[in-house]
Amino acid sequence: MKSVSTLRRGFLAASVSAMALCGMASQALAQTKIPMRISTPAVPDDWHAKMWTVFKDALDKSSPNQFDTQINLNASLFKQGTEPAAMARGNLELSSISAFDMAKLVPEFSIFTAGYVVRDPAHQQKVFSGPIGESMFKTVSEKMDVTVLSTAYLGTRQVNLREVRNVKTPADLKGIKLRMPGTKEWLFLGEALGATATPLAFGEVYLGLKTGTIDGQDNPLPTVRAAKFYEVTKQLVLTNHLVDSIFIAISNKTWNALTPAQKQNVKAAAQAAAQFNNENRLKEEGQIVDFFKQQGLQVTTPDLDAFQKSVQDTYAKSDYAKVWPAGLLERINNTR
Ligand code: KDO
Repeated sequence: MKSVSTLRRGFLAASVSAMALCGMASQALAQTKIPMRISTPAVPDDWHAKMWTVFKDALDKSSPNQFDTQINLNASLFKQGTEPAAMARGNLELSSISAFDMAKLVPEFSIFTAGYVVRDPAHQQKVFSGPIGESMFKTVSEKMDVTVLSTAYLGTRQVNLREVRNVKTPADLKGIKLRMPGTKEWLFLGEALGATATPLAFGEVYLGLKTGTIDGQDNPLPTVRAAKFYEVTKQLVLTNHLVDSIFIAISNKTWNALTPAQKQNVKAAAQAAAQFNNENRLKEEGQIVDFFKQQGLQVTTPDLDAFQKSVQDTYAKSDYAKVWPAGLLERINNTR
C-alpha cells in the first residue's frame, strides 16, 4: 500500500503538470490571437486615449479569443507622426492618425489641415462619412497602405498662451513662439495664425511651456485639460481655428488578412470608439471654459472674422491650395 506522503507527492506532481499544460494552452491561445498593437501620443485622461478601451472591449465581446489588443499611450511605442510608416511596414496594427499625417503622402488631404475649412463637428462627420471621405480614404489606402475605419472629433483647436496678451487679430500674435507638431503642414498653420511656429513633439509641450522655450501652443480644450497645460499657461484665446479630426486607421497588411466577419467586428469596434470619443468630447467642450476660469486663466475671444479672413487668404495663396482638386473646397462648403 502507498504511504500518505507518496500519494500526496503523486497528487502534487499531477497538479503541477496540469497547471503547466494550462499555461501552455493559454500561451498557445495568445499566440494564435491576432495582435492589435495600438500606438498614440494621447495622454490617458484624454478621450481619444480612453476610446481605445472601448475599442478593445467591443472587439473582445464581438470576437472572443481572436484578437490580442494592446494599447500604448503617451507615444510609448512609436513617436508622434511615425505611426503611419510603422503601420505600412507592418510593425504596428492600429493608430489614430491626423489629416496632417495624411497630407504628407496624399497632398490633397492638406485641405483638411487648413484653418476654417471644416465648420463644426457635425459638418466634419458629414464630409468624412459621405462621398468626399470615401474617395479621399480610397487614395489614403492606396498611397499609405492603411484603411480608415472611423473618423473621430479631436476637438476645436484654440490658442493657449503662457503670458496674457491682448490678441484681437493675427497681427497680435507676431513674434509669439507658438509650438506646433513638427511637420511643415502644421508649421504653416501656426504661421497662418500670425505666430512664429516652433516645432515640438506633444510630449515635450508641458515642459516647453513651463520653462519658456515656447510662448504658447494650440490644442482643443479637453486636451489642454487632460495634458495639464493649464497649469503652465495663463490665457486661452478662442480662435476656433481648426475643427480637428483624428482617424482610426488599421494597417492594410492586417486588414486584408481578416475574415469578412472579423472586418465587420473591427470596423464596428472602431465606430463605437469614435462615437464614445465624440459624445464625451463634445459634452466636455460645452462645459470646460468654467474649469479654466476657476484655474485662474483668462479666456478671451478675438476678432474671429479677422482670423478667419487672414488664415483663409494665406491658404488660398499657398502652394497647398494648388494641389486641392478643382471644386473640392466648394463641395466641402456645400456639404450640409
Ligand atoms: C498635438 O500634438 O498638438 C496633437 O493635438 C496633434 C494631433 O494630430 C494628435 O497627434 C494629438 O496631438 C495627440 O493625439 C495628443 O493628444
